[in-house]
Amino acid sequence: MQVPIKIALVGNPNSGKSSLFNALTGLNQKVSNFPGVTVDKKTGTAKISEQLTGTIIDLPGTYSLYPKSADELVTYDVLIDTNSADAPDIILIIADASNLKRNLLFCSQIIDLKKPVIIGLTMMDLARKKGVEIDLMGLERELGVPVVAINPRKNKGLPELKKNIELIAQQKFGIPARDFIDNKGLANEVLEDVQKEVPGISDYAALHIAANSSELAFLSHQQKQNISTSLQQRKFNKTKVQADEIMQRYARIKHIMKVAVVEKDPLETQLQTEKIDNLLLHRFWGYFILLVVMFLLFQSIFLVASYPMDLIEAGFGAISGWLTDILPDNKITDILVNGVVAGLGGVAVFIPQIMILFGLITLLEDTGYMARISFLTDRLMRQVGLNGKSVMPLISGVACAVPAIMAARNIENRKERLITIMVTPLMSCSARLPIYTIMIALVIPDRNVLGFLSLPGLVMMGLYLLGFFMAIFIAAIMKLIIKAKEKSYFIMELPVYRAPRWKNVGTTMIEKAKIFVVDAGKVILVISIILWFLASYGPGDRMAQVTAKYEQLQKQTTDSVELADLDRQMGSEKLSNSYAGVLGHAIEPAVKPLGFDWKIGIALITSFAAREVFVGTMATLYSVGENEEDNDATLREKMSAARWTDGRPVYTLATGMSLMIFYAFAMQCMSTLAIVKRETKSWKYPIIQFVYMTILAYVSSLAVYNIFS
Ligand SMILES: Nc1nc2c(ncn2[C@@H]2O[C@H](COP(=O)(O)OP(=O)(O)OP(=O)(O)O)[C@@H](O)[C@H]2O)c(=O)[nH]1
Ligand SMILES: [Mg+2]
Repeated sequence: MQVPIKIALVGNPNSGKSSLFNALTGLNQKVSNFPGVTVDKKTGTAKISEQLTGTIIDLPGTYSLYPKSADELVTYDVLIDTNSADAPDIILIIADASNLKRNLLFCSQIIDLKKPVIIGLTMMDLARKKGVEIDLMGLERELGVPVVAINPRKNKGLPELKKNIELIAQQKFGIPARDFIDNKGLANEVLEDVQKEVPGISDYAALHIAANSSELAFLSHQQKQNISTSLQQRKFNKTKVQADEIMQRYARIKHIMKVAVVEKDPLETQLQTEKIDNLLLHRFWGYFILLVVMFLLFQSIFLVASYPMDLIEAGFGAISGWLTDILPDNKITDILVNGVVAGLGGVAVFIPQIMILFGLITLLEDTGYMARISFLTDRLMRQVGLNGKSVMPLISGVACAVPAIMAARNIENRKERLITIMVTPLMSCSARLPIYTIMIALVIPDRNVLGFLSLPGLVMMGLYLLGFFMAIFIAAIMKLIIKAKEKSYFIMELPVYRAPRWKNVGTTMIEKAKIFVVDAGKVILVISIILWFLASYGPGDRMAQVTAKYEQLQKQTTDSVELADLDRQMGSEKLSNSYAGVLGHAIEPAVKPLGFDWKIGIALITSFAAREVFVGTMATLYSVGENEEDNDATLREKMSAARWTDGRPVYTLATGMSLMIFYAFAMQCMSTLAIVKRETKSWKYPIIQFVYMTILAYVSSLAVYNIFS
């Protein structure tokens, strides 16, 4: 068997690279109608022919070979670093035929790297609608590399593409025959010097190494020094050379557009997208519609999800009741029912909400509306130190902060990117949903306001808005603190509106639900077993003493009501004396000012690593101290029956609100801290983030508790 050939997919953002990657490899890389979806490289395998397999590398989109943002840099490294493990044998450029002129700039730069190149032209369907006819043969002749029309969305043109890859692999086709422009002429002597240092590279690659030598990690110290000396000697002017290069490229592209492309009068056909944008980007209606869309998004998370949630909850209640009936009455059954099933049930309930949330966000992106939201909100965002491009991370943060923080890579300005990363975790992510939902059910009356708005739905929306406004507020403060080096600007291409691919929406929903259940499930499984143990055993003979005390009391009465009452008291006193109880009581003083009892205190600790553990912890703690008839009562019912020792209910409006606010602001997610460390390449920012969010959470909860009680 042959070694697979390495094929890198590059091209402008939103041109269809990931779509092609998926079509070739059968994988499920994220595809969306939004420029800058892919922010990291991803590798897969494809069968090119009977004999040939390819390793396909999907890369972030780039407008030119001069990287302006962190995601573009990922691609730049793969293309320029000759020693990179990902250095491709073939570069497959994906170019958007409906925006050919702009796409050709990047194509022309790649051609000049003088590696085997194929151009895949996507969006031919859109080009045709725009009245653009492209002469593929002519284009091929002008560029000197094979050009293949493909539509990865519909799996068209793939056999021909593979044929071309095969030809290159058999070396029937070489590298581009001639330079697109006269690169040598741009900086003759410098390029020769660089080529002496780094042999075997094209003139244009040498130009890039000259321009960026100080930042390229693959150059040795000696190489850098020699190049830098040469640059000084020859008075290399980077800015001027680059400007000359771009001018020359566009001059040739203009010529190519003339010979190979026929454009009808663009005024003749106003595209559907423009018509829709007249409304959706309207100065008044645009913002109005944006608000309505956001409102519907949050109402549906709450309203639509409530039906399947009730079903799941009833299902888990039935399962634990049934298990208790059929299994022998022993410790193992107890762990299984009160530890594992209770914990899993606590999480499974939230699957519908998480699926709806991810489904709706995918719809926003896939139709092209997400990019409009960026456009509409850019002015507002800029005032608080963010950018229109911060909107995508912020909105995705509603689902999960981890991918959202990575999405900030396509923000060019360093300060704006940093602030976006710092405030994104304030957006209420899906792991907070379980806590909000259960607290709202406990303390907010289920009635309608103004006849048609559900009060729980409104509170839920309020919490999301609170997260958003806090993010904006903190951003504004950070804007004053963090120093900026570069100027801020906003360039975003608005993609055409497209029908969403329902299959994509469906797979995203299932995928995210799976991840949530599996990831949360694993942690919850372990934590519930540990917790069950901590809650069932106690230090010394304290547990035995409690049992003895109640056995004594129970002998003194025959009244069945009184007996049952004693039973319940014994359960809760045992729990109080268990290891968990002792630990909880130790931290109670710290959380009592916020209105939390020791059980919530324990849940705060266990959910420190990940918020979704809160509900599982509650489920275990509340199941353990209960007597058996209560096994099929839901967690919500058990929690609403919870009392302080003096008989006051634990879950009052004040405690509920305080708890929700705490979880809204606290940084309780290891994964997020880890990703912030990776994206900012320092521990400084995750530490600052952790500290400011924890203080914010504590102080706000304290205030809210005192206001409401
Ligand atoms: N009409 C049409 N749409 C296409 C075609 N190819 C891809 N698309 C759509 O174009 C959008 C962008 O596709 P992606 O594969 O995410 O693009 P990408 O190049 O990976 O984008 P980034 O990762 O942001 O750089 C999606 O909505 C695709 O369904 C095509 O040939 N015709
Ligand atoms: Mg992509």
